[in-house]
Amino acid sequence: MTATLAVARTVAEVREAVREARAGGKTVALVPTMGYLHEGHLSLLDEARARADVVMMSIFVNPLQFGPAEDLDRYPRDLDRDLALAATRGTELVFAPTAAEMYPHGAPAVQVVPGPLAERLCGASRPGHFRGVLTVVAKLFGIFQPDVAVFGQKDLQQATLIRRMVDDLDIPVRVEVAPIVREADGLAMSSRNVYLSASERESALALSRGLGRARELWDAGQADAATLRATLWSEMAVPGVEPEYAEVVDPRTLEGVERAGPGTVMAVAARVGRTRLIDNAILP
Ligand code: PAJ
Repeated sequence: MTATLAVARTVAEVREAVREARAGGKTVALVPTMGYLHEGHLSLLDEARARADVVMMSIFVNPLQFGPAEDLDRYPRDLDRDLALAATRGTELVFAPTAAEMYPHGAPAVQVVPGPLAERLCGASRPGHFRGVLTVVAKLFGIFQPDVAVFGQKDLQQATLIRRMVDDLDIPVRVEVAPIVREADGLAMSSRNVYLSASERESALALSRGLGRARELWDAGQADAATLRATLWSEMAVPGVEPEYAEVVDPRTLEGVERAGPGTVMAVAARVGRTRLIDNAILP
């Protein structure tokens, strides 16, 4: 990849770059992120590369999706490092706007209402979170008008809601969802993992371990959702871990099921110290 990375700070610069790509007959993929990039984010760039001619990434810590008691102020940021990492995957453009560029009039008066899908799982403890996510993603779709946008299964409820928004509002973007990238010991990669102390890092393995154990039960023929759920809970019942939910749900409705089947989602969330972690697995 010989392309050099362009950095756009304004909506106008993005529109110009997209116009140029289109004029050259090229398709455009967008990978939205909040930065502090890790291999999970970079895998989305690779996925985007496989699906479009030009790959663009946004890096914006979206204030709209953080609750008042959440970690907006301490969310990790390092744009120089992010730009260097994005360049290693041949990214053509990174859009890194200020909050004033994205929200010149403050929080937008018109926002995307996510509906009941946003009330389950993470939505139960993060009121307004998915409204903030969908509103910024709708804006990014409007700014880039990409052919394809790539998201991670790591945030499965988010990806489900974005698919639903695109479908319900007839937004002409193809949404792709890429698999979860994990550390060697199984911990799902997350920008928030830097918050973890060494002992918290150890406790955090309870989430992926629970999913692994439940998956083994499923592989051995166990389809009773209550049994799978009990396994997820019991693996998270360790010192230093405060489970928030462990659910076995239908991938489209995110509602609990009684019997698991292929495509059923097992999803967990827990607090480890001050850090909130999520993970999930889709049954094959
Ligand atoms: P962020 O948490 O930075 O994640 C950006 C994208 O990377 C999301 O689609 C997320 O699912 C994906 N991702 C994160 N960890 C991953 C992993 N371990 N493996 C694979 N993909 C992973 O999600 C957001 O930002 C924001 O809510 C955003 C969509 C950008 C809207 O502000």
